Order: sequence, then C-alpha cells, then structure tokens
Amino acid sequence: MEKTDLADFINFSENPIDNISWNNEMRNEYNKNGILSLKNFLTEDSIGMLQEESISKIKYAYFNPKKHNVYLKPNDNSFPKDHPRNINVLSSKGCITDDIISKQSPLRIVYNSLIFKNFISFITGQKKLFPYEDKLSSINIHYTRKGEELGWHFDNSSFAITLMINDVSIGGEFEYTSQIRGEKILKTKEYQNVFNVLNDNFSTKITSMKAGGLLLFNGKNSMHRVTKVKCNETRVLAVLAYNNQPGVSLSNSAQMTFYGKTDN
Ligand SMILES: O=C(O)CCC(=O)C(=O)O
Ligand SMILES: [Fe+2]
Repeated sequence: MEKTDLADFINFSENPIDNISWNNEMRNEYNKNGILSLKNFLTEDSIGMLQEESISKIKYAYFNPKKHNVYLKPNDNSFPKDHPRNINVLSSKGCITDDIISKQSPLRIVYNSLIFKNFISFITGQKKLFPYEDKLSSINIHYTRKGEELGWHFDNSSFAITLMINDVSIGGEFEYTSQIRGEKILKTKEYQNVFNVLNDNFSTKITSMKAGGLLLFNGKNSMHRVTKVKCNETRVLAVLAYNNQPGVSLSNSAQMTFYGKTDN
C-alpha cells in the first residue's frame, strides 16, 4: 500500500514513521525507556471505524476470568505456593481473535503495511517481522469492562504493540515497572522485585492512552498490568503481534487459554 492510501489510517503529520531522523529519535526513546507512546497515531476516521467494528463484535469475545502467576507459566512446585514464582493474580478481560476482524479493518491495513512494519523493525531492532502462522493470534481486540482487569505479568514476546480504540475515564490504566529481571539481575533479586510489586511496595509508572494512541512496549522483563476499570465504559484496545521468523503458531493450549478455541 502506498503512503497516500495509508495516510487515511495513520496520522503521518503527527507521527512521520517514514522519516529517518524522527525514527532515530523514537528509537532512542524506546531503547532508553523500554516504552514508546505515540499520541494520535490513528486518524479520526480509523478510530471511528474501529469503534464501530469493536462494538459490533464484542458478542464474539471470549471472557474467561482466571488466576495466573506473573510468569504466565504453570506453577513451579519446587517453590512454596506463596513464593513470587507462584503467587497468583487475576485477569478477567476478554478478546476477539484475528479471524473475527474484518479483512478491510484499519487494523489489518496498518498491520500488513510495509511502512509500518519497517518502522517497528527499526525501533525494535528486529530484522524482519512475520505474522502468526495460526489464524487467531496476529491481531486481537481486547475488551475490559467495569470491574475487569489484566493482572501483573511479564510478556513472553520481546515487544508488544497496542492501539487504543476506546479509552475509559476511571481505572483501566496501563501500569508498568522498569526492567526488573534479565541476564544482569540475580534471580533472588528478581523474586524480591516481583514480591514488592505485588505488595504495592515498588515504584511504578502509569500511561493513560487516549483513543488512537499507539504503545510499543518491551514487556519481557518489565512487569505490567491494566488496573480494574471503574466506570461504565469499556476499555477497547487492539494488540498487534509479530514474530521474528515465519511459521510460528501459538500453541493449542495457549489458544485454548486465551481464546477458548483453536484454529485447527
Ligand atoms: O491492555 C494493555 O494495555 C496491555 C496488554 C498486555 O499487557 C498484554 O496483552 O500482554
Ligand atoms: Fe502484557
């Protein structure tokens, strides 16, 4: 797709993602903070289309409130139940899968566009980006209604891209820590950090994104959550997921956990 057509969906005047010096600036910011927040990334027209599409499709969303540890892995029984490795938090938001999202959706146009992929590759340092092989996982729309939340966790992937479709006025905030695990951090220190975050005893930051905003986030080593929505509006947000090699599918068990179905 040419830039002139993509400009119907991406607000290039505020976010010139094809401009080398602007991209360099954004990359420095991402490398420094592990997070890049771009306001008004989508055009007003695409926000309107996405709000309409997401409202009409909430009936297909899979809500499966469940407890999980912050590592999103089965508990490790070599640790006690109340050890930070095994402490449970609750996630209750729901989502719809890629196969439900329209072929003409602005999300898909952005996701598939070379200009956008080149921008994300440049910022994250990935050579090439590929969609998921399975039919469910590349683009998802998440819904968080009153009283729902996404519990503290580390992501499995090295970066995540989110686009806000509908922001809410009370709660539903994205809260995150600095990089609190990784090769340079001792495991005992990491567990102490996790314990402190879970006990509200750790310094965190909050970003409040408005509709149309993009967040690029390195959540592999930084704990994050979405706080409980405390108003009658529904927080709606798209997650765009890529892999750095072709042919990768989300496992059937993960598909069942997140989507309540598999694509095969
Ligand atoms: O909803 C958000 O803002 C964050 C989503 C998230 O952390 C995830 O899907 O892993
Ligand atoms: Fe996450």
